[in-house]
Amino acid sequence: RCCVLIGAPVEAGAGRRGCGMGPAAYAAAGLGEALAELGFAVEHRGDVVPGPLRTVDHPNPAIRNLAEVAAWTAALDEAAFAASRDGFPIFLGGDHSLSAGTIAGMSRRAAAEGRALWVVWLDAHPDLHTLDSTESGNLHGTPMAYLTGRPGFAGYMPGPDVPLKPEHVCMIGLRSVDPVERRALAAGHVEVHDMRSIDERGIAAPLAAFLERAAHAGAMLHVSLDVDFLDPGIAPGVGTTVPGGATFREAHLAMEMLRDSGLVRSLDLVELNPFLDERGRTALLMVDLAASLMGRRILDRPTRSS
Ligand code: DIR
Ligand code: MN
Ligand code: MN
Ligand code: MN
Repeated sequence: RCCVLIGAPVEAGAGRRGCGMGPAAYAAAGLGEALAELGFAVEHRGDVVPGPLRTVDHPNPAIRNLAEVAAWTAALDEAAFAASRDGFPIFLGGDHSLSAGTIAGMSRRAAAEGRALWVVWLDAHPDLHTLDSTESGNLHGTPMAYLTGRPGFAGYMPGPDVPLKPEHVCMIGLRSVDPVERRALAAGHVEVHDMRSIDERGIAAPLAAFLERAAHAGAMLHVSLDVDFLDPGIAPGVGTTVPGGATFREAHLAMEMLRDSGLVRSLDLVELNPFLDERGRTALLMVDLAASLMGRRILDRPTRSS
């Protein structure tokens, strides 16, 4: 039982600076200690280093930092593929563009084991923009389009070698969806549980149904947790707060159910911006959620007041 901690201090994909401080904030918030308490051997692999930049010009003038994001994507794809051979990788972001690399690498790992990678995407946003459709130009809005093989990435980005099947992706918590993304979701086969659906049905029933489908298919599962999945009232340390997010209990329940499924092999912690956080409370909450995913039960949780 080895956990491999991999720093991915990417902020080239975000609209504001600060996500690069994420890995240090997770260390300060005690992620390594929490995992050790759960009985894991913890390997600190340090920060991934992106390769040299290949300057690429794209006809969409809004795009920012494409060469940087492409370099990070290639390096993280390799890092994920390698680390997943040695243990359970936890990728410490960094903005959400990093998932283009980590999930592509995990998808290659799944294929190498004769399986398919399924993904639970916990986010206020679907991040389904293509390079052509993004208007903000912030590439953290694009990884899910890249990973599911939507057109227009070839020649600009390194992969993905093994695209995800949209029906293997479950998005939970959506509440900020651009028109182009809405059309892509309507036309595609991604499973979507937006906040309206969580309000009406709760988080347990839809997640349980997805996990049952994944278990039946013999899936390998990856969890991508964007800070803005959570309500800004409990998680202010993120550049893109959207009101009406998941509660503390909903988030922990999701993590505990994911753990109980026994299917999860890797985790992204993304979009934490320590520069915007309040005395580390968002970093601490993300560490608590990661601990729930890795097996901490309610009755084991250390008492802490905020
Ligand atoms: C918006 C916001 N859809 C954009 N996206 C994200 O800029 O494309 N915010 N991912 O976190
Ligand atoms: Mn996101
Ligand atoms: Mn988001
Ligand atoms: Mn490749």
